[in-house]
Amino acid sequence: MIKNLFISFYIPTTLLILIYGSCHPKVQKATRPNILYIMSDDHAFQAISAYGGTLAKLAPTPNIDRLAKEGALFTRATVTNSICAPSRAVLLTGKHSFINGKVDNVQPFDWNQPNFPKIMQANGYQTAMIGKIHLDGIPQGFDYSMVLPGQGHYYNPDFLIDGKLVRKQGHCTEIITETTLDWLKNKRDPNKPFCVLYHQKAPHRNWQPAPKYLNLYDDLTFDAPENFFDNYEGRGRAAKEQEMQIHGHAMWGHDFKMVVDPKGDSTGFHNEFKRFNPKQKSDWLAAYESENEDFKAKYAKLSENEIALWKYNRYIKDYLRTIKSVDDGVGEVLDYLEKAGLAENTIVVYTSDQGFYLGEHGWFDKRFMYEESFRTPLLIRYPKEIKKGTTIKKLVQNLDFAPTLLDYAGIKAPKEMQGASFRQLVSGQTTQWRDAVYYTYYEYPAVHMVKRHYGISTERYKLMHFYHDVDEWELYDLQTDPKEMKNVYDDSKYKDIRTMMHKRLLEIRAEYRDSDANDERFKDAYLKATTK
Ligand code: SGN
Ligand code: CA
Repeated sequence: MIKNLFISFYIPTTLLILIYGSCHPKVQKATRPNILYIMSDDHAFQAISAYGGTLAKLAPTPNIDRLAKEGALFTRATVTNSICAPSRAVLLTGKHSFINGKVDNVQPFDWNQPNFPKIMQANGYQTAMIGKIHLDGIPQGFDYSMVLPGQGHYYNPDFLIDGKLVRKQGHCTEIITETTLDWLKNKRDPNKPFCVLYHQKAPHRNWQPAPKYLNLYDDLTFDAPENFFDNYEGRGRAAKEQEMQIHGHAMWGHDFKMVVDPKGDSTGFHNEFKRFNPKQKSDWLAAYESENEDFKAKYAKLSENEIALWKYNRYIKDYLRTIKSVDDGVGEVLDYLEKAGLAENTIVVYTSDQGFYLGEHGWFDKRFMYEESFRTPLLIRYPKEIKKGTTIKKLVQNLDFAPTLLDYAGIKAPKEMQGASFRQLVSGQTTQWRDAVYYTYYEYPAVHMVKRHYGISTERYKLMHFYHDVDEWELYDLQTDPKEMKNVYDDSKYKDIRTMMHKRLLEIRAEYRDSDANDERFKDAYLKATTK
C-alpha cells in the first residue's frame, strides 16, 4: 500500500497512463484515428467524376470527389473476385476467397472466423455496420449492426437491426445515410475511436432511383462507350457466351421499368409496386410512363441499334440517378465530420465491392477479370498522413483493406491475412509495392453465365485462364489494348511475355496458397504454354 502510494506520487501521470495502456490493450489512446469505410454496391469507377471520363461531365459526383481532392485517388485498385458477397468476405477477413471459404454468392459464410472489425473491437474500437453486407448469418464484430437481409430492397426496405427484422419506410440509400449519421451523432461513444462500415445497396440492379431523382438527367442523351457494339471477335468463348448484354439480356420490366413491354405483354413489373406506398407509386409512374409510351409508339420503326441505344440510356440514367443519392449521402456524412471536429482524425475510405460494366462490350454486371469489373474505385482521405491530390497507380486490392485499416488503428494484422497494408504507400513513405495481383472467379453456371476463371495481372499485362466448360487462355497488353479487345495469347510477338506471365502465375498461386494450384491440369497448361 505504502509502496503503491509512493509510486503514484513519484511517477508522472502520463507515464502511469503509458504503463497502464501497455498492459491493458483496451485502454484508449486519444490519438487513434476513427475509420469511416464507405462502400457502395457495383459502383463503377467510370461513374465517379474524380476518375474523369465522359459520364463524369454529365453526371458529376462532387462529394465523393472531395475525398480525392483532399486525399488520394487509386487508379488501379482491384478486387480478388468480382462479385458481391465474396468481395465482402475478402474485405472482412483479408483473405482470398479460396481461403475464407466464401467463393461465390451461394456458399455459406463462416462468421466465426477472425475478421478485422472483431480485432478492432477487441482493441477498444467501437464498431458498426450499416447497410448491405450480403453475407448470411448475424454479423459478428460489430457493437451495432443494421443490415439488409440478402440483396435488400430499394423502397421501404427491411433491415436486420442487431438481428431483429424491422421494415423502414423510404428509400434505402437515404435510410442508410440517416442511420449512419444517427449512429455517429447519438450512438457513438465519444471516448472510443470508431470504425463504421457504411455500405450502400445502390447502385445495384435494378437501379431504382429515389423519388426526388426520378427525373434527373431526363434532358440528357448519353453516348454509349465506343465498344458498346462489340462482337467479341478476338476473344474466346467466355466473352461470347456470357449473358450480360444490355441489349439482349436485360429485361423490359425489371431493368427498363416498363409495366407493359413494346409488344404489349405484361412484364411483371407491377409486382415491384407491392412494396411502394401510393405516393411512391404515382411519382414513379409519372416519371417513367410517358417516356415509355413515346418509345413504344416508335418502337416498330426503330433499328436494332437504335433500340439498343435507347436501352443504354434508360439503363445508365437509372444507374446514375441511384448514384446521385449515394453521393449526397457522402456529402452529408463528410459535412457532419467537419462540423463535429472529427474530419482531421478520421480516415475516410470510399470504394465499391467491385467495378461494373457501363455498356463497355455491350454489358452490364461484373464477374469478369476484364478491367471494368476487376477494378474498383478507391479514394481515401486522412489529412494527417495523406497529401491532398495524391494519385496511386500501384496494384492494390480489396485484400489489402483489412491489414491497412488495422495498421492505421495501430494494430498488427494477424499473419494469416494475405493482403498488405498500403498505409506507407499512400503517404509517400515508400514506393515499394507488389508487381502483380491474383484473381479467381467461381460462380458458374449462374445468372449472367460468366465462366469460371482465374488470372494474374501486372501493371501492363493480364493472363487469364477459363478452365471450366472450356480450356482457354487469354493474354492482354493493357498498354496497347486498354479496352481488352484482342487476346494476344497466341501471338508469337508475345511468346516471352506469355512465358513470363505463366511463371508469375504459378508463383502467385503458390504464394496465396490456392490449393487448385497443385492441380495437374494447371501444370500441364503451363508446360504446353511454355513449350509452344
Ligand atoms: C442478382 C442480380 C444479378 C446480379 C446478382 C449478383 N439480379 O441476382 O444481376 O449479378 O444479383 O449481384 S437482380 O436483378 O435480381 O438484382 S451481387 O452484387 O449481389 O453479387
Ligand atoms: Ca456488387
